[in-house]
Amino acid sequence: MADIYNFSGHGRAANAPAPAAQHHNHAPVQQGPAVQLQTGNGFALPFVQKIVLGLGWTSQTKIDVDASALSFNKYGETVDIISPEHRANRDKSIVHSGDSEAGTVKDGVDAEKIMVNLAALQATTKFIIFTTSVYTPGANFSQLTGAYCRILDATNNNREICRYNLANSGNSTAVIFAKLHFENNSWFVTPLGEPANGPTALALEPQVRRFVGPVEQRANCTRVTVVSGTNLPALDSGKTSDPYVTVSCGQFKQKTPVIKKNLNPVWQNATFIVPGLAGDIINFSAFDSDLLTDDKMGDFSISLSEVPWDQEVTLNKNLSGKNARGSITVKILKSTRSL
Ligand SMILES: [Ca+2]
Ligand SMILES: [Ca+2]
Repeated sequence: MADIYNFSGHGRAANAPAPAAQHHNHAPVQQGPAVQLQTGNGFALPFVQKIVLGLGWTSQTKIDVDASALSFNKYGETVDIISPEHRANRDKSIVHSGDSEAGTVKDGVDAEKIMVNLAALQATTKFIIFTTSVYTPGANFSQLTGAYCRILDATNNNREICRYNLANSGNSTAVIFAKLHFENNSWFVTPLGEPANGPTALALEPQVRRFVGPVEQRANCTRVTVVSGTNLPALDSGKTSDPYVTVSCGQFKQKTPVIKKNLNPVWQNATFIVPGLAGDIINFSAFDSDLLTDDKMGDFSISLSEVPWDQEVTLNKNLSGKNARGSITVKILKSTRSL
């Protein structure tokens, strides 16, 4: 059930090169009267550096409507959510004009705006999705008059790139309006016009996520190297220990070789590939090897969510637990590629 978008016949400068050939679904882009486009078509914005999302509406009783922008990286992970509650991202490349509770007060002037400086966005941002939601409890788009969302080219006299009539959205309380995505050194805009439900951008985030893509998959492979131990406890009667370390994560469990009679062991052959996920925790335990029952020296754990991607880090962790002392040094590489 494709809603019809009203594209005001402008997507690129008259002398702009044709969009990259890899994109087959370009809408006809031309100067002149409005062009009717089906949703699902996208077109390039090759010379557009700044755009503005505009939202306007009127209603008989006061109904608060909000415009929001959600940005995502190439893995589909949320970067920023810009809304009346959170009005700018850190580098101010996406800025909300501020909350309007009453809607349009002057014809042709948007009640809420979100400015996006495409040229200044962090390189990690690959997708931006614009949403509109009715914040007032119990209200929906059917109670609004003349409600619209539009995208303007702020580098070209605020020319209207596309517009969506929110009356099409009936009894829903939110609309996922349009998607911007970056590909082959250009930004593209794709109209969506998908009805959704939720009073805030945060509430809409799970519904928005299915329009983010195509995304790349992280390989989620982690290489763990147990390097050395320092000042480990002496648990054998000869005032020394025979240490080794176990590494476990979910079903994965491995251990280092035992180093005999050494409280400051250095392992040469203790590298493991853990098929870990980004949020996983890797647990380590150090033991003194004995003939009968090994004695535990202590434990520590590392949360992979605190480790950067694709950059090996060296961590020195104190052992904790009953009678624990000393520390273990490990290296961790959380990789987006197979190792
Ligand atoms: Ca508002
Ligand atoms: Ca021992």
